[in-house]
Amino acid sequence: MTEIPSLRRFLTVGYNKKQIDSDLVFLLEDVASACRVIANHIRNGAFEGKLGATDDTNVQGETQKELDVIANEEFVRICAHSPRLAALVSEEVDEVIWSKDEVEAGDYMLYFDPLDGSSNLDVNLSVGSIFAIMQVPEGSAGQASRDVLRKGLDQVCAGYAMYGPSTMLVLTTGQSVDGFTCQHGTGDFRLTHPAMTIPEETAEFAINASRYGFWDAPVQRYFDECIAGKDGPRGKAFNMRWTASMVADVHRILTRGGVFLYPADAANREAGGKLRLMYEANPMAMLVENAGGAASTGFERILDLKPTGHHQRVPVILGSKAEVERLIGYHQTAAAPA
Ligand code: AHM
Ligand code: MG
Repeated sequence: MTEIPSLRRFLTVGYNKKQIDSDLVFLLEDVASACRVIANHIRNGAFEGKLGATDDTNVQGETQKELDVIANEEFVRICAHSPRLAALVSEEVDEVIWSKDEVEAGDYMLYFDPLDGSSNLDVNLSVGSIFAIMQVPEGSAGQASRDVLRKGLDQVCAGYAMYGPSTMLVLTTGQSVDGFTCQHGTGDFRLTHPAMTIPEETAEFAINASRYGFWDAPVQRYFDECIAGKDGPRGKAFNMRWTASMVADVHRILTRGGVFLYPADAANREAGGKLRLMYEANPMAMLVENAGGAASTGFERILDLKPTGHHQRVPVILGSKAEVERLIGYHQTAAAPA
């Protein structure tokens, strides 16, 4: 019987045809450990009375769930001492956490949303953790080495853990996108979904349709054409899915295709959109692009955006290439002078 490689074996013996720096392997193993521990907290949350909300709000002004706080603490506890980790940027923490006094070129910076989709916790639906890793660039010194506001194109790794019927870790270190399932009993993450790819065409979309009245014309047009079905301008029936958990929606798209939209709209435009650039949109954009898909704000490639703040929000459209390109076309048409 062929052995299913473990995460460590995959990272160290070049399954993805790339030699990975050993300090990055240590960091990824720490991230995997944090996700394994978070999965256990979620599984036992009901016994430990941890599924509810706290009295606190995070920097985003959102009420924190107890498990949001716990997941953040576990990420920091387990990853902060990784050999070359210099900085942690968390959705749940206002300021950047610096874990090294002297920051050096080549050190890693970890951006993460410790528990995404936590509104799904009390109804026992899928939630996840999302992360991205960048490196302090060569030649940067002093304050410049502490610049966490880097483009998504600088990410050396991106991934997520999904806490669903099984716990999975999906990651890319720049080439393939590979999925690992946490084996019950051993706790090992093992390569069950190698080289995940997104088909270029799809007939499935994901959007929170209750916001229809807030959307801009290009998004309304896209939605209207999809739900018009076979007799509409698209000439085919579309299916719709929305889990309110970005990890679960993106995981479905990486598995069978589709397009995901959380656009800027009349109700969230002032904030920049809903989803955060550095630890939600960027890592998902890298995964989706490396799987053959595309990721855009409707006007710009997400990975090209120069961040202005580490909790910045952006509009997000990602998934099967043909649909993302169609949506970009609709935005450009609507923006063109009459
Ligand atoms: P969170 O980081 O506060 O959990 O918010 C992000 C989540 C995404 O997982 C999901 O796509 C979106 O918010 C759902 O938003 P809505 O409740 O508007 O459908
Ligand atoms: Mg989130």
